[in-house]
Amino acid sequence: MFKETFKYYKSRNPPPNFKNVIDFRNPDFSKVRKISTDVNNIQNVNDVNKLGLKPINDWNIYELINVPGLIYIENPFTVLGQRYWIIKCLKDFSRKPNKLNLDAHSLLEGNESWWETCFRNPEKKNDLLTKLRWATQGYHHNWDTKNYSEDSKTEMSKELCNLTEFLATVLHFVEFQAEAAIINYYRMNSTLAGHTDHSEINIEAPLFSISFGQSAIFLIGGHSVNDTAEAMFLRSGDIVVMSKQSRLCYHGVPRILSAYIQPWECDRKFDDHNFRDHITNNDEDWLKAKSYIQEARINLNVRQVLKKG
Ligand SMILES: O=C(O)CCC(=O)C(=O)O
Repeated sequence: MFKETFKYYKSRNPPPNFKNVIDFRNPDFSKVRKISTDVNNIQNVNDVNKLGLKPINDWNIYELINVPGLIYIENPFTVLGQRYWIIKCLKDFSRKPNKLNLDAHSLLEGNESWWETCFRNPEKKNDLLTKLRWATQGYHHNWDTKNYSEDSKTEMSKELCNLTEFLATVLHFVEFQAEAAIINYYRMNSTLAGHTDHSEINIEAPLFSISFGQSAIFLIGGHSVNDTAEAMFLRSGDIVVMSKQSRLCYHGVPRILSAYIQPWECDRKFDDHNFRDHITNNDEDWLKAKSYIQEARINLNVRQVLKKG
């Protein structure tokens, strides 16, 4: 069933009808339930400012009724928070010692950075920009064996650990530790086939999946490919958390869609004082990043690998 639903939403001719796609901005309460979180018990509640997040009381959090443990947070990022994380995904997370799909193609020399090479070298730019598909950090995901190894591990970004560990605290997942991340870079015609993320030794810990840039149809099925799958829209800033029963469910991305709202451009309702200087100083980076995400989607996929101790 998963494969059929995937094929349906991937099809260009005929194009799919999106009427059954869950849209959390207009929630169908027969399919989703709103969940509340008790901010009084969160000690570092003011960390939202430095993480580029809106105050927690402004977040909308839902759970899928048919897929218990599948949590969705509607874009909790401020405008500058989105810009900060988009630049980070493009400029920092694509840098050594992180591993990239491009490593196998010898397109970059030595420790040359993908981002800087793209913009320093006009001849290589278009080819290189569109060829980046993934980067890994922390425990590097081995795409062939699907295993993690102590021999293939580099530093996790401190900021990314802080962000996901904060999200875990808000959702009352105690002691979550970010130990591996895959950054997926999608072009408008990219897809991600249905799969389960089962390589982590600790499958009790939640998995955080944060999207930026263009929108996507995300499919979530059951523990078997034969189970039915639900489709949902994911837009820039949206976060999906796969926990409990949903942690080992089949999921995939059959389609990237043009974003009709661009939350990296909207009104600045929230005070982003922590980021104002940073983004202004890096205006040039933001202009490059903005042009990149006009035709791309980025997904930050963060996992805990080990059991505590
Ligand atoms: O891009 C997404 O929304 C999902 C990515 C994903 O499933 C993965 O990296 O395992």
